[in-house]
Amino acid sequence: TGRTPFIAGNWKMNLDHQQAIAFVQKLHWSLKEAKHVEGSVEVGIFPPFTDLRTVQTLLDADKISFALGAQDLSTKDSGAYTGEVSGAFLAKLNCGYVIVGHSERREYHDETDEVVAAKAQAALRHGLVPVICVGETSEDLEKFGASAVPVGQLEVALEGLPSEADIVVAYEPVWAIGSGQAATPEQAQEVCAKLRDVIAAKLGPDAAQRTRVLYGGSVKSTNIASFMREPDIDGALVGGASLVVGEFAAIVRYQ
Ligand code: G2H
Repeated sequence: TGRTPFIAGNWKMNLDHQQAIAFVQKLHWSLKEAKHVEGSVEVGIFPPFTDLRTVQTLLDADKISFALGAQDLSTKDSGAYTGEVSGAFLAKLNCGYVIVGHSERREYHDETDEVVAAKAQAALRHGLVPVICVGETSEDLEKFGASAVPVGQLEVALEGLPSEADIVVAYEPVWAIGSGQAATPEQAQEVCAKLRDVIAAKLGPDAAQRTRVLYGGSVKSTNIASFMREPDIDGALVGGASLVVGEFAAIVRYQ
């Protein structure tokens, strides 16, 4: 496909400053020992805001080539927005990526499709690649089937973006998140193919060809390979299993 596989670890609200240092060092050594070839798979880690500076320093000092990302950002660039974090600050910490529209933000912080779209635009303004998360709840699945809701969410998120926008899309069925019950590779492939069609319709065929579409939701070392075999799945957004060094390293080395 020409798309570099992307394995992204979303730590969510886990691992404090010291745990983050230990984790990154161990992961680096574990992949080195296993002779993981850098560049064959892009490895991304998405720590809490408070760990970003620490992790950035460590990656620089030890010349570790993991990509760094944040889990959220503000729709605004600066100003009187207490508690918010600007994409400008994330870019200065060498973040390459930022997750937008994770289902936990949509559910617990009432993020609408329009807010998610504004966050994707804010990321792009600062040279960050937004990892745009979409996915249906179990109620959506019953009512509308698997693809209608994520397709609609992505259509709003991509509205008005330029065709050259550098984005990643993550399909995360809400019923599969943290539940231990992943989607089947066939189910996930079907929706990811439809999401690629949305990218083609909104941003054009070149964007659809180059944009990576990830699957997320209870990804583990034992099921990653089956997802990666699917033609429209270019990687995974990993939550729980990204917090255990051996497990995450095994996911990175799925081949
Ligand atoms: C979905 C996923 C990571 P988990 O939220 O984004 O979490 O792998 O724990 O299901």
